[in-house]
Amino acid sequence: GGDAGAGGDSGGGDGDLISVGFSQVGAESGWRAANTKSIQDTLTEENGFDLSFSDAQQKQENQIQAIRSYIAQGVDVIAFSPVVESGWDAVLEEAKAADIPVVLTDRSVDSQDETLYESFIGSDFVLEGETAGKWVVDNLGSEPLNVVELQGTTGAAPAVDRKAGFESAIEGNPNIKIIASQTGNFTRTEGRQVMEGFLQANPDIDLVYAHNDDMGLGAIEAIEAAGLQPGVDIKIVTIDAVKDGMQALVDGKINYIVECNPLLGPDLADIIKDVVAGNPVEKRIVVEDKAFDQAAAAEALPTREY
Ligand code: GZL
Repeated sequence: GGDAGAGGDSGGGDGDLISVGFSQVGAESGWRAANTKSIQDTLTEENGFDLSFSDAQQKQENQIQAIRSYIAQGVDVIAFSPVVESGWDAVLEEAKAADIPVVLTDRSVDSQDETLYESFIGSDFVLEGETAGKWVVDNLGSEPLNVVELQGTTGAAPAVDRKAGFESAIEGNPNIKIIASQTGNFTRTEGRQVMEGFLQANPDIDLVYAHNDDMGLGAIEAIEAAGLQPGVDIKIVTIDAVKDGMQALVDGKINYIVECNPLLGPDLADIIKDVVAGNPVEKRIVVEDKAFDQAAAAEALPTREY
């Protein structure tokens, strides 16, 4: 008969599947749905994974609870997208003490101790904000422009960085002024509600800068309800480039979209296999993003994956 099986256990029990505990932010946006699909479609049994997946409804305490349960379960690897940047050191120390490697996807943490995670796979959100701001300067900066900003979730890396990037891109142009800025928590509903408030308080809004398509789509509803034409009376620039946003861009209701690629499943799978095999991994993997005006969106939409 066969021997007891030489060599180390690659984790995940005798089926030599790699057990992964993934804590997802929530299901707040079209981007998140595409990101979840990419992870669940890639970390499958036939690809060598036993995936445990949890949705935190955008609450940090739910993510910390999920990570603690994965530690108790003794998974081989923990991966998550931190809903906000801060407040992770304690639970990441617990994972480290349990000798369970952690991989960050999409959003990062502001922990000073970089040994708390193996790698961070995600877009450059500052660059996304700069790209959006540069388009505004290049296309609308020649005359006074009142901007209202729909921020993402307070304290989330994409919200912090997209705000900083946009501000740095417009700071040299005295015509462009951010006259109001508030969080819409990356959701369509809250984006609409905040935009309704902006419209009541500010009679002369020229442009909406929304940190994601979903809040931009909510702003469109509020602008139309106010009898104004989105994309014409009030211009709109957003980030993500998910299908619904790209359709609004083709329809002329949004003027420019900076992409944020949600298809992180394949990179995550590769990193996890390298970590489990003990191979060196890049600390930071930057996902490339494109940007779309109306013509580019019309071209890309038919074959868009998300
Ligand atoms: C960005 C991601 C953001 C998206 C939003 O990587 O964290 O969260 O831009 C999503 O649509 O809610």
